[in-house]
Amino acid sequence: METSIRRVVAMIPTYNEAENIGPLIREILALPVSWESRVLVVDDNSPDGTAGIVRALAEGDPRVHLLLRTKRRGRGAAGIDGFKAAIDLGADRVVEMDGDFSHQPRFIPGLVAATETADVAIGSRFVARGADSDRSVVRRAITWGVRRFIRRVFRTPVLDVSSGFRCFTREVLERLDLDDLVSVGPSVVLEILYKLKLLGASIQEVPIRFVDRRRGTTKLNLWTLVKTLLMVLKFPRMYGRPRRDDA
Ligand SMILES: Nc1nc2c(ncn2[C@@H]2O[C@H](COP(=O)(O)OP(=O)(O)OP(=O)(O)O)[C@@H](O)[C@H]2O)c(=O)[nH]1
Ligand SMILES: [Mg+2]
Repeated sequence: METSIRRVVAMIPTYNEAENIGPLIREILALPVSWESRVLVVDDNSPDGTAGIVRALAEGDPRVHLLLRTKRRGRGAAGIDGFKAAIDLGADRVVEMDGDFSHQPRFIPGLVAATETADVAIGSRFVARGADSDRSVVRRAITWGVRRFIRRVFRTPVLDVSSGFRCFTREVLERLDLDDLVSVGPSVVLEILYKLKLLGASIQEVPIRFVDRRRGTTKLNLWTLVKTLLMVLKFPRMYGRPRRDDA
C-alpha cells in the first residue's frame, strides 16, 4: 500500500536508562521500514548519565535527538515536552515508548501501519496474540482491577488502557491541546487516552508482547499507583464525562 508516512519519531522519556538507551536507539534505527526513523530521547537529567550517551550518539547520527530537561522531573511533563518537540521535528507519526526494552522495537512497524487508518494505535497486551510479562498473581490481580475501574470511568472499549507504547498521527496530537494536560507523572498516559475519547479519536489496539525491563530499576511504586488513580478520578470533573461507547 502507498503510504504518506514520511517521518516517524520514536519519543522515549528516560530517567536512569543508561544501560538500555544505546542498544535501544540502535535497534530502532536498524528497523527495515519505508519511512525515515528518528529517535527523540527526553531525559530529566538522569544521574546515571543517560543524556551523555544520547548526546554522543546524536553527534554521530542526525537521526538521534536529545531533549534534556533540567528543571522538573516527571514522566508526564517529559512526555508532553517530547510530543511537542517531535512535532517540531516534522514527525508525521510519533511513537511513544519506554526506554527499558519493555516496549520492543520490532512492534513499531505494526503500530505505525495501524495509523494508516486509525488516529492512534495502542500496543496492547490484552488483545488476541498480545502478551504480558510473567508477574506475580497478586500484581496481576491488582492491575486487572485497576484496568476494569479505569475502563468504566473512561467508558472505553480499549483493553490495555495503561499502555505507554502507542503511535499517534501528527494531526491527533495537534488536536490534543498538549499544553492543557495537567499530569506531571505517569497518569499522563491515561489523561491522553481520556482526551482522545472525548475528541472521538479512532483507536486501534495492536498486539504486543510486553517484557520486563532489561536492565536498571523501576520508578514505579505503590504511591505512584495511588496518585495515578486519584488523578483519574479528577478527569470527569476537569473535562466532563465521556459518552458511552457504541463500539
Ligand atoms: N523523563 C523522565 N522519564 C521517566 C521518569 N520516570 C520514568 N521515566 C521513564 O518512563 C519509562 C517508564 O518508566 P518505568 O520505570 O520503566 O516504569 P514501568 O515501566 O511502569 O516500570 P518497570 O518497567 O517495572 O520499571 C521509562 O523509560 C523511564 O525511564 C521521569 O521522571 N522523567
Ligand atoms: Mg518499564
